[in-house]
Amino acid sequence: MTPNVSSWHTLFINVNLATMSDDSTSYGELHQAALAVSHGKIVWIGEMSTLPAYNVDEVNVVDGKGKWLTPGLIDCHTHIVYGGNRANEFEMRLQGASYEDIANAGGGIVSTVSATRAASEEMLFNQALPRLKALHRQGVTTIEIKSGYGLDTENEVKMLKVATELSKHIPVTVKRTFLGAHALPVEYKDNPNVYVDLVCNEMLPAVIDQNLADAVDVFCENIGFTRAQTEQVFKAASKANLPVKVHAEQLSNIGGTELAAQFNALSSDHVEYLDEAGIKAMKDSNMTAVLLPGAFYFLRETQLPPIALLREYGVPMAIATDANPGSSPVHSLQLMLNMACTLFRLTPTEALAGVTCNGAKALGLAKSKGQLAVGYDADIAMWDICQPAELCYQYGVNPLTMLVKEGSIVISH
Ligand code: DI6
Ligand code: FE
Repeated sequence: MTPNVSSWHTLFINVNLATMSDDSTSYGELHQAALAVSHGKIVWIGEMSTLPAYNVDEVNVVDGKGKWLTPGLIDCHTHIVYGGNRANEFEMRLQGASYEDIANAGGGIVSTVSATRAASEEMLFNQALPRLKALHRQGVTTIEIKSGYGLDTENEVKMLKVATELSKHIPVTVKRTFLGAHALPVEYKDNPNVYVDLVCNEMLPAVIDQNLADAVDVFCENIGFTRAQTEQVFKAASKANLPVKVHAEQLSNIGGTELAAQFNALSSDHVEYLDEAGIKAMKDSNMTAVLLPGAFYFLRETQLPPIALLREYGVPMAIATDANPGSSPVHSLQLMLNMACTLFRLTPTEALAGVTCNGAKALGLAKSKGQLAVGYDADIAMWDICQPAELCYQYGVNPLTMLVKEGSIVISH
């Protein structure tokens, strides 16, 4: 088909591409290439030698001078909306207390719940904004943000409204996940099932009513919710046609991933303790494994996720920050690229796939984001690097020189 050159809005010339559009064993490299954008979408990709004639007066031409383009990065698992911080618990852990000890003693997630409930929508927004800006400046164009620190209808709604508001201030696509079943609020300490009923019968309907969620997540864990409770939440979500995800197998294996597979979940996240049966279930139901090296690092976890088996079964692996105040107070997806390789021994190709095409899969966006391919959204990062592996190899100097969001240049320096 002859390209409709007259519709081109922006054209990148003299660039190298890591298209991430083959599979996670290849960058999908194209050297000395060009990429054209029209109406927010990628409309043409090819080598410079095959670039059709275009009218220089009508197209905004960006000469990349040999720099690299990748898809805009996708952080598919975060909790960046929260009040307060947990530096005190960090100190306690340095003196020997474990994450679980602190949670069982009434600290942990529920202490962030108190701070989040006490904060106004505006305060939460102002605290989350620099976190989102930090991620964006490093190339993130799509992010998932979970609720889960309100744990009652009013405050879960408040969190999700803040998540929605953030996307209006920073050019980032925000996917919102309702995580009402994140922890048991103190007022339901002795009545977990009553709380789960509340999640399903009051909180979820309120969130749906106001169109505040794109997916539903549960923390299925010994210190979180049981399999049966998780199932109840998944049933309610499925009835409302919302996709589900699960925090599972982070600290133990109680079968959360296998359960999630029965509901065709988008992803199972953390998965350090995942076993082969769980991996098989993921493969059979097309799920993505979301690996969170920041939480592994910050909690000094020693159990590695079953990378070799995930590879063997061909389960797509995504990488995310899990940015949250308790287990991963990190707001750098570039650092996660590095840690995915150093701590989890992913190849740089797998790591980059983890924050592009596979991150998109984990959010149900595989057909529109995470790849440089014709028809995909023009969410594009330009990097001053000589080869894609540099994005994983070095950390601390930000090589991002341009960020394009749905065709508009939103960062350029
Ligand atoms: N797993 C996590 O890593 C975060 N939530 C979860 O279920 C931690 C949240 C926190 O400690 O505040
Ligand atoms: Fe998390």
